[in-house]
Amino acid sequence: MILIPQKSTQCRTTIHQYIEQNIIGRDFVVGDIHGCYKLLMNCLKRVGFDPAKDRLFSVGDIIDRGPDSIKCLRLLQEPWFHMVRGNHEEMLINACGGGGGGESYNWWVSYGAWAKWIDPEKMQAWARRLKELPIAMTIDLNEYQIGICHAETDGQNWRKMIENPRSVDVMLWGRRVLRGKSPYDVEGVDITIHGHTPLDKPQWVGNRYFMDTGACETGTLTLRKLSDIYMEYKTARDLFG
Ligand SMILES: [Mn+2]
Repeated sequence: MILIPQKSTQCRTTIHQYIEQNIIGRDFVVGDIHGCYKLLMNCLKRVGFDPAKDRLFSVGDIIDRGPDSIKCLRLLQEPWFHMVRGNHEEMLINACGGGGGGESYNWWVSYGAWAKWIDPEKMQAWARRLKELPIAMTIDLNEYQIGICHAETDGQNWRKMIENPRSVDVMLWGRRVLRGKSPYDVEGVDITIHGHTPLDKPQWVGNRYFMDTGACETGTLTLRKLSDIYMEYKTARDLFG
């Protein structure tokens, strides 16, 4: 087991959040939801999700593209729902005055049509809430730890990355790893989990698991138990080294 300091790293934003072990229930992770609230509810029903005991982790990008962005934002009010910030949340924050720059206008035009119907003050409140989200989280599963950030990891060491504000853009937007630019294992955590780049099916790159299956376009939203993903990795490693 690898231990990670149990404190958040404060920079221009909270980069990292440490999540304690869930001793009463199960932990699930879901790929990019992108407004596909009904798909998510179907997935949760299928696994018999128990909101009193189980937890759901999102790899980010809960809004835009699909029909129910607001319903997805309301998930943030649920104590069982935890997420890292995706690049779509980042765009909303910037578009609602939290950042500025060229991409703000781009978001309203390209993705944010749904938000034009929402009271601007309400949108500001959502932007503030989204700004509180960490860029990365490390979840303790007792014998092992799992790192989650939206797009991909930056560099070869999870612990160095979550201390480094210059890694934030890669964690939110990067697409190098799936192009085969870094086929190694990331150190400092047992496995990592990401979304961001739509795939036909989830894919491993070293000890990194990519699970965005383009829910809105394909109708397939991937939801899995964290321990199942880890066991899949460990079994393959034990067999093939
Ligand atoms: Mn994304």
